Amino acid sequence: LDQRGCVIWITGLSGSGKSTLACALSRILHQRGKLSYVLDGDNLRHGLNKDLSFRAEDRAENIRRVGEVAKLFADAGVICIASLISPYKRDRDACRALLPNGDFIEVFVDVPLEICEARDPKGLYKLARAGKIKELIQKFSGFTGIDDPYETPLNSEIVLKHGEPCSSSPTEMAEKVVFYLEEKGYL
Ligand code: GGZ
Repeated sequence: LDQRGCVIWITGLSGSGKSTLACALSRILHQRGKLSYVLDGDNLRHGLNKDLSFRAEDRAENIRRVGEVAKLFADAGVICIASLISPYKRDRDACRALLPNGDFIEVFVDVPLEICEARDPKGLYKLARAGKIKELIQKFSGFTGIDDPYETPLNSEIVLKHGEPCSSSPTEMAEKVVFYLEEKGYL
């Protein structure tokens, strides 16, 4: 495999489009003959991380595990695309520290809460606003953006801002990442 691995760490609110971006990016990389693998927070919570809740310490452990797995993929030469809310700066930075040499590329999907909440694809924001998540499903955890913080990334390699021309569709967003990868010599 003639390929330099790296980790593309996609962070953002629930409903910001992380998974869609990850999928679009993976498809483009495949078309270009590059091996990539998507680690999606929501999916991994059904398997590897099914023992973890949404309390701060469990989110930290969730992100730590995915960061370690992502590093293994990158070591194997794969372009690993991790998409998790990863709301706390400390946890994101710990993952970054696992990959020196610039092989950790943080992508902030900067979509305002109002927009994510209006999309509400799974109805989770509605439940969170009604206090139902804390009450019925997750006793000791809040919902990110509503009653649990999202610490805005300040030093992301790539920021994909909502509503900016040329970054509206998932494919256009993915192309921005592809351009960065080309520039840095991964493609
Ligand atoms: C945030 C939650 C919560 C709470 C369930 N807070 O947009 P989704 O629905 O499909 O994906 C989200 C997913 C978040 O998992 P992560 O592993 O990415 O989170 S973290 O990085 O914070 O560990 C969301 C859903 O799970 N979800 N409860 N309380 N998102």
